[in-house]
Amino acid sequence: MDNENRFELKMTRRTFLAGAAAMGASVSLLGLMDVLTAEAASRLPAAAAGTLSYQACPRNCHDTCTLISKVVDGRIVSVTGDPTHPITAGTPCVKGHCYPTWVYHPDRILYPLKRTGKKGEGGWQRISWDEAYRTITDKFKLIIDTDGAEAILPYSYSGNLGIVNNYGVPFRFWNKLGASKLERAVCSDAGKPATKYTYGQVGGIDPETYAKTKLFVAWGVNHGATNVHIIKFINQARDKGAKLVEINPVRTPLASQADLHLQPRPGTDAALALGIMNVIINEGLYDKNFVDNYTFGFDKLAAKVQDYPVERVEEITGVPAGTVVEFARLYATVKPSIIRVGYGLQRNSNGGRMVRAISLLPALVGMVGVDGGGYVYINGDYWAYDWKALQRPDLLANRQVRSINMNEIGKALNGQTPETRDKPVKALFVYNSNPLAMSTNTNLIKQGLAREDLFTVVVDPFVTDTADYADILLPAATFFEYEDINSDYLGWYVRLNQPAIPPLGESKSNLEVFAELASWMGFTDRCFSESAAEVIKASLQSGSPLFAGITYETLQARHWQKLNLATPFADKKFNTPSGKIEFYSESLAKAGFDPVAEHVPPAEDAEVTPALYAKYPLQLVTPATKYFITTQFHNLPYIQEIYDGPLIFINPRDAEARGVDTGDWVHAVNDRGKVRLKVKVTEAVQPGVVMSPKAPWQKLSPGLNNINALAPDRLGDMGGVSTYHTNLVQVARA
Ligand SMILES: Nc1nc2c(c(=O)[nH]1)N[C@H]1C(S)=C(S)[C@@H](COP(=O)(O)OP(=O)(O)OC[C@H]3O[C@@H](n4cnc5c(=O)[nH]c(N)nc54)[C@H](O)[C@@H]3O)O[C@H]1N2
Ligand SMILES: Nc1nc2c(c(=O)[nH]1)N[C@H]1C(S)=C(S)[C@@H](COP(=O)(O)OP(=O)(O)OC[C@H]3O[C@@H](n4cnc5c(=O)[nH]c(N)nc54)[C@H](O)[C@@H]3O)O[C@H]1N2
Ligand SMILES: [Mo]
Repeated sequence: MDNENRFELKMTRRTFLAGAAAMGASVSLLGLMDVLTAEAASRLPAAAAGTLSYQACPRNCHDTCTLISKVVDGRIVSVTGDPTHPITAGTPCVKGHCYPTWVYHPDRILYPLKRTGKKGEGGWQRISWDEAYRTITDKFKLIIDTDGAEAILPYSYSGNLGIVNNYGVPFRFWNKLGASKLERAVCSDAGKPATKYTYGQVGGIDPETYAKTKLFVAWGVNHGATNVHIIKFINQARDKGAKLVEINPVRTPLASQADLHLQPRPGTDAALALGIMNVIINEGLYDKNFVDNYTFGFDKLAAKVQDYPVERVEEITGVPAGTVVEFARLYATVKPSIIRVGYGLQRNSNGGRMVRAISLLPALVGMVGVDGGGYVYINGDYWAYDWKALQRPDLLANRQVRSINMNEIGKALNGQTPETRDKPVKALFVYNSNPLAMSTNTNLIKQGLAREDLFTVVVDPFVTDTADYADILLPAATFFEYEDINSDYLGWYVRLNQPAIPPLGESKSNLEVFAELASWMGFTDRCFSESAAEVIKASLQSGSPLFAGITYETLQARHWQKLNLATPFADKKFNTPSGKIEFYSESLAKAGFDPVAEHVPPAEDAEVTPALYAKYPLQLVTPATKYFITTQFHNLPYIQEIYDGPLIFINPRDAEARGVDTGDWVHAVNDRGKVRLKVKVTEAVQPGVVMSPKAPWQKLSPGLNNINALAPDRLGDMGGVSTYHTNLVQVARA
C-alpha cells in the first residue's frame, strides 16, 4: 500500500502523470516538480538506472538529512544526500552512508518472536502476528481489569522521530487505553524553560544564517559529532574573517581549530556567563540603547554580576581570569555574533541555571532580532503541527493518568517512586528506544526488566539490550519501508519520507502495529484506520502561518520545504510577562530560582559531597560520538571496523597518578556500577575531568556494561531533565 508512493526521479512526464494520479498529487504542481527533479537529477552523480526516492533521516540529530535512495531489482543499492538541500548538500554523515547495510543487516528481526529463554538471555521462537497481538491484548485486558490501565507504561523516545510513527499514532493508542504517561525529558528539557524565561519562546535563529556572522560561539556543543552538516556554514563565515570560540570542558575537533577555547569544569558555566557579563557591564561595553528599549531588569543584573568577579570565576570554573576578560571584550565588540548552545551542558543537575545565565548574553550586547546574529538552543517549537489531530488527547476522555519520568525508569520498574510504590508497573511497551543502553543507572533498569511479573513488549528492527528482556518482540520496519514526514529541530524544514521498498519480512511500521493493536483491543475510532497520508494531511492543517504553503501534495513534489519564518524577534516583541527580554524574571523566582541567574555547584562535587568526592574524584562527561546516534549503528560491521571505543579520555596528570597509559584497560567505577574502558591519554580534557562517549550496546561492550551503568538517575533543576554529566567516578587499571 505504502509503495504506491514510490517515485522515480528520472521519470518521463507520462510516467509521472500516472504516478501523480496514484499519489493523489495535484496536477497544478507539475511544472514545479519537473523543475526541481530535473535540477536534483542534474546534480546527482551517475544516478541513472534504478528507482530513486526521498527519505527524511528520522534519527535524533540536529542535521535531519534529506536522503535519496536508489532501488535496483527491489533492493536499495545506495543512499546519498539530496544535493539540492542547503543543509544536507549531497552527503549524509558516516552513519547515513551505512544505511543499506542497516536495512539488510542479517540481524534484522523479520518476524514476531516470543522469548523462550530466561529474561535477559535471549532465546526466541517465531510466532504469528495474530499470536503476538492476542498475547499482548489478552495481557493488557487482564491488567486493565485487575490493576487499571495505568499499570501499563509506554516507553519511547527518539529512535525514529517521524511525525506519524513517533509523535502521532502511538499517542492515540495510549490515550484511548488510558495508560500511564511517560514524561519524555531525557534530552533538552532544562534548556527549554531556561530559554523561555528569558525570551518567552524557545525557537531561535536559522543555522543557515551562521554564514553571515562575524563571531560564532559554540557553547557546550560538539559540531564534529552532532552537527556535521552545520560546520560548512561556520566555515563560510570564517572564510570571510569571522572568529570561532568554543566553550566546552572537552577540546572537541572544532575547539582545536578555534580562535579561543574556554575549558570550564563541567557544571560551572553559569558562573562563567555571569563573569563575562560582569566584565561587559563594568567596562561599559553593553549595548545601552538595546538594553534600555528591549530588556527588563538590567539594574538587577548589574547588581548580581558583582558577585562574580573574574578571579572568583576562575576559581569556580578553572578558566583563567584573563581569558574570561578576553572573551568578554571580544563578545561585546565583534558583531554580529551568534551563541549556539548545545544540549550537553544542560544535562547536569544545575543545567537549567546554566542555560538561563548564558541566554542573557545576547541581550546584553543587542544581538537579538538581527541578521547574522542571535541565540539558538533548540528550534523544536517551530513544529507547528496540529498536535490535537495527531495525538487525539480527547481519547483520554478526561481521565487523569499518572506520569512517570523516563529518567527514573529504573526506579519506577522497581517500585521506588511515589507513583509506583503501591501501584507497580505491570506492563512495559518499548518502541523507538533502547533504555537499557541509553538511560541512566542501567543496573537498576536491568533489575526491573528482570522482574518475572513484568510483561514487556519491544518493537525494534534489532534485538537490542532491552529487547533481550522482552516477552514479545515485534519486528519494526525501517523508515525506508514506510511513509512519514519529519521536522528538523535546528534547521527550519518540513521533510517528506517516502518508502523506497516494502517492509522486509513481516516487519511493520509503528503506525501499522498500533492500528492493529487498537483493532485487537476493540477500539473502533476512525483515527485507528487512517493511512500515513491521512495522518500527515491532518497534522499539517494547524493553520499556523509557519506552515503556509506546506501540504502533503507540495511535499510530494518538493520533498522538503522551508518554514515560512523570518528572523526571530525582528519586531522586538517578546512573549514574556513584561513583553521584554527578562534579565529579571518573577516566574523564575516563583519556581524557586534566583530571579536573575546564579551558579550553584553540581550535585556531585568536591564542595557539596566531599565524602563522595574523596572516593570518586573525577568528573565524567558522556557526550555523543560521531560513530553512533546514541545506541544506533553500534551493531553495523562498518561502524565496528572504525569505532575506536569504548574509550575514556584522561588527562596525562590523572593517567600518571593511576599508572595507566593509552591503550590500557581500566575500570571506571562509582556506587552505581563498574564499566570496562580503554584509556586514551590526552590533554583534550583537563585534570579532574574524564570523558567517555554515549551509548554503546551493553552486549557489544567488554564486561557487558556500557557507560550508563555509572550515570545518575537524579533529575536536573528544570524540566525533569536527565543529569548524565553530573557523575563522579574513580578510574583504576582493570
Ligand atoms: N551517557 C549518555 N547517555 C545518553 C545521552 C547522553 O548525553 N549521555 N543522551 C540521551 C539523549 S539526549 C537521548 S535523546 C537518548 C536517545 O536514546 P533513544 O531515544 O533510545 O534513541 P536511539 O538509541 O537513537 O534509538 C533507540 C531505538 O530505536 C530503534 N528504532 C529505529 N527506528 C525505528 C522504527 O522505525 N521503529 C521502531 N519501533 N524502532 C526504531 C533503534 O533500532 C534503537 O534500538 O539517549 C540518552 N542517552
Ligand atoms: N553523531 C551523533 N550525533 C548525535 C547524537 C549521537 O549520539 N551521535 N545524539 C543526538 C542527540 S540525542 C542529541 S540530544 C544531540 C546532542 O547534541 P550536543 O548538544 O552537541 O551533544 P552532546 O554530545 O550531548 O554534548 C555536547 C557537549 O557538551 C559538553 N558538555 C558537557 N557538560 C558540559 C558543561 O557543563 N559545560 C559545557 N560548556 N559543556 C558541557 C560535552 O563535552 C559535549 O562536547 O545530538 C544528536 N546527534
Ligand atoms: Mo537527545
